[in-house]
Amino acid sequence: MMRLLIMGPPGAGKGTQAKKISEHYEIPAISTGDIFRANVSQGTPLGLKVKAIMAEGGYVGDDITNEIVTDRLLEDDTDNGWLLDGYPRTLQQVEHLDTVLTDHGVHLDAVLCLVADVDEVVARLHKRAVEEGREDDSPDAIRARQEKYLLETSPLIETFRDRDLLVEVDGLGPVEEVTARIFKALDTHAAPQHDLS
Ligand code: B4P
Repeated sequence: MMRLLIMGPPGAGKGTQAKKISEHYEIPAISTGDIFRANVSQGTPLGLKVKAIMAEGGYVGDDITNEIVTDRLLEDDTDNGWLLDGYPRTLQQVEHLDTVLTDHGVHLDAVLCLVADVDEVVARLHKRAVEEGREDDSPDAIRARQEKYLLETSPLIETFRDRDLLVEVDGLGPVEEVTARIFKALDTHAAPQHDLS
C-alpha cells in the first residue's frame, strides 16, 4: 500500500517517473495534467473550459481540479494506493487533499520531490516542444509555468517537509538513474525506522 505525491518544477520528469513508480509499486499514476489534456483533445465541456488556461501556462481553477481528483480517487483501482502527479499545486489544493484523506481515514506515505535547476528543465521543455508539439510548451507558456511554479507550488514543499513526508531526489541525469534513486529513496523512507532502536 502506497499513497504518494510527486512534485517538482514543470519539466523535472514527473510524468516520466510517475509511469515507472506506477509499474514498480503497482499503483495507478493519476496525472491532473493528463486528465486535462485528454479532455482538451476530446473537446469535452471541461476541455473547452481549460484549453486556453493551459495553453498560456496558467493553473486550472482549484474547484474544478479538486473535484476531478476527488472523483478519481474513488475509482476501484485505488484500493492498493495511488500516486498523484502534478497535484496538489496550490495551498487550497493541499487543504482539499487533507480533507479528502481525513474523510477516507487514510494518510500520505511520502511526497517525492524531483529536484532540477531551471536551465535544465527549460531546456527539456524546449526539446519536448520540438518533439511533441504540446501547446503549453511554447516559449511564453514555459516561462509562465516556471514563474507560477515558483510562486504558488514550490512553497508547498516546506509544508510537506514539516510533516516529515518529503523525499527529495536529484532529477538530473539519465531517466533510469533517476528512477533507481527514487526507488531507493522511497524504500528507505518507508522502512520502519522506529523499530531499529
Ligand atoms: P503537467 O502535465 O503536470 O505538466 P508538467 O509540469 O510539464 O510535467 P510533465 O509531467 O508533463 O513533464 P515532465 O516533467 O515529466 O501540467 C500541465 C498543465 O496542466 C499545467 O501547466 C496546468 O495548466 C494544468 N494542471 C495540471 N495539474 C494542475 C493542478 N493541480 N492545478 C491546476 N492546474 C493544473 O517531463 C518534461 C520533459 O522532460 C519530457 O519531455 C521528458 O521526456 C523529459 N525528461 C524527463 N526526465 C528526463 C531526464 N532524466 N533527462 C532528460 N529529459 C527528461
